[in-house]
Amino acid sequence: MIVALIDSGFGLLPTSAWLRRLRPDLDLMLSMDPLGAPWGPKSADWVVDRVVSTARRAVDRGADVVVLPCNTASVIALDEVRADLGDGIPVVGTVPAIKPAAAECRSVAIWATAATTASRYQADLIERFANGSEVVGVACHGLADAIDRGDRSGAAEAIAAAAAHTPDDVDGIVLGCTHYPLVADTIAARLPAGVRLFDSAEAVARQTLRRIAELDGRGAGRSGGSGRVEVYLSGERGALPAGAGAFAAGRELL
Ligand code: DGN
Repeated sequence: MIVALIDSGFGLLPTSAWLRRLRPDLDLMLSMDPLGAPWGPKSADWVVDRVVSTARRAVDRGADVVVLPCNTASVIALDEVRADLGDGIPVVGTVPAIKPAAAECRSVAIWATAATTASRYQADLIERFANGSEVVGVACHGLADAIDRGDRSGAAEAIAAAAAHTPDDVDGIVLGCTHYPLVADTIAARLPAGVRLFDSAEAVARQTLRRIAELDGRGAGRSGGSGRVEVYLSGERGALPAGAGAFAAGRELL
């Protein structure tokens, strides 16, 4: 069973790590886009084109399931990817973890890219799941990009700016961009003690396993796998930016 994970960059790692932990036999195809990243500030048309064509290439290379471990791509392009790939290929998207956060906290801030923060999709999720809690969106400009470039001081600055725009009374922060769990320690250090962080990586991995179980039940897709990990990078030489990997290094992600 080959699972393709598509993101602009390292945001796909936390979900990939959960999949490895839960099903080490799955073959993973990781697709990152150093040439086009960051996706957050791009136009919706550009993101749709980029994500649909990347998903199509992954299926042409043999992927049985496509995962978008990226809130920006999911908010903007999930329907289009599903329509393009048709019913035979399950497509799993990412949703900011507003529901669990609002169930357990009284005041919640969703940290995400500008695109996710401005989206109708996030506004609808807040409306559906706020559950009487105060929920606000905070756009974290430049944070995903700084993480992909391995730029520690840029990441610290973006986190400080987001913390300054976050209401003082929050007791929960939703990491609504899949890159942010990679700097969860730095984020936690900027916030008052006791503020809880929520992300979607485990839930997306578990949803992917449910879709794989459905494929298995229908005898569709390849069964089993050998735990192989392939990485595809955009760009002529498929290079990651210098310094990339700094936030992933030393963690047992894959
Ligand atoms: N990991 C992406 C997300 O969850 O929104 C970040 C996209 C980007 O490139 N900014």
